Amino acid sequence: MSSSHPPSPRSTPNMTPSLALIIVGVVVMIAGGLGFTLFIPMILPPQASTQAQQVDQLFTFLLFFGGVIFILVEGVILVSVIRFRAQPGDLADGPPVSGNTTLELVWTAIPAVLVTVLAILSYTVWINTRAIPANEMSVGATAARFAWTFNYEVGQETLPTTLNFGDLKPEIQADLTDEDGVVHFNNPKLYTWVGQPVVMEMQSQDVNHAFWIPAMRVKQDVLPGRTTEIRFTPTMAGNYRIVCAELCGSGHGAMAGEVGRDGELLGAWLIVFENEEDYLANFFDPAAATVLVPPDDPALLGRQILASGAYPCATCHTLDDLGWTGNIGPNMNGIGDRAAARAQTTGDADGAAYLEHSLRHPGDYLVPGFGNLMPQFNPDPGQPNYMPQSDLDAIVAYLLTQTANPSN
Ligand code: HEC
Ligand SMILES: [Cu+2]
Repeated sequence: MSSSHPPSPRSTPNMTPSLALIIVGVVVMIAGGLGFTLFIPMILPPQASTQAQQVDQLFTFLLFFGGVIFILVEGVILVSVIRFRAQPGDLADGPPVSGNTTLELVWTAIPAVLVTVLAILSYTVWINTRAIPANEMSVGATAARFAWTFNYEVGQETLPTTLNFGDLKPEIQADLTDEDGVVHFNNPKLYTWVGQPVVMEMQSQDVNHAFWIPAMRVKQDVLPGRTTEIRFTPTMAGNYRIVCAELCGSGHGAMAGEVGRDGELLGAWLIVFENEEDYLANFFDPAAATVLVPPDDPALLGRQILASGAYPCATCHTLDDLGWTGNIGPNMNGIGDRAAARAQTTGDADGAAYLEHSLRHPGDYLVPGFGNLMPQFNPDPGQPNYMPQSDLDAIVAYLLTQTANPSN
């Protein structure tokens, strides 16, 4: 305070609160803190993994202290505004207040202790939720604008019980016995069962995405050019939304699992079965059998490849036969009829050549009314969006069978 100011004419009000006020204040602070920990977690998604339990415990702890401090700060503001407000007509300065060493020590020491405790607790949770458990199951995830694809493998030890190794085609047998020893297959959904630790090995085909399962309380960036990991162990059977948590372009919202009009699960979901038997019977064995015993008919094979979600066509195209509902690209119903007609305007030899051209070089000519938004599916494994020629042939054969036009 500068000495040029005249001494304040206003008398110093009694600033020491009564014991009763302090007791009421402390009770309100603690009750408020507990109230926050009671009600705020109600808006969280289900707590369905061991990681979720630890993260929520830490969050509840933070809520309690955050709540107590919030009520203290707001309470002091409220009391000051009411108790120490100026009387009508009183234009004088308030009383001068100089330092208070005790107060300063207290308000430095309490936060210092709190922050240290919180840092230790947070670090413990960080370490525990990322610990590598025994028997974990590894699932690949590929993020591409605008869909998630989950990558599984089946090896000789994990063959479905309905299949004999000796009955498989020679080329499949060779895949199962070479140095890698597995056959890969994809699915647009992520499957596991209660109590099974999962590690996600994640890659992006284009831009930054982020893999988030709110009910598991895990979130991890997925970055082009490198593999990132995240671990969780589900504790409750159920279906849980998977979300992309990094704005990745115009179809970013389509990378989140949604419930369709008839209650069907659209897009990316985590399906947690009760136990391993249910997982094998309802997902793994049938899915593995379809890749280990592919149909001979190329159109059936093409349908199987597309239905598996190996390629993200469903995000952008509608096709009733496969339950696709995307609308970024043209409707695929009746594409078998249209492909031959389009071939005449684009100079392709026939419908099959037109479809192949549409997949290998989608930018060469655009279907009127649509933008150049379709990814190019490349023949070389080193390129992004790799689509082997055998897959492409099967997909083209299947699309040519889509001649009936049920939707218009
Ligand atoms: C990111 C969105 C997107 C994805 C994913 C996508 N497409 Fe497309 N597709 C489009 C758009 C937009 C067009 C129209 C522009 C053009 O002709 O390139 C199109 C056009 C096509 C055409 C030509 C259609 C016609 O009516 O003549 C075919 C065939 C096609 N897509 C098949 C596929 C298949 C099969 C897949 C999956 C392997 C796929 N698309 C994946 C957006 C997409
Ligand atoms: Cu994304």
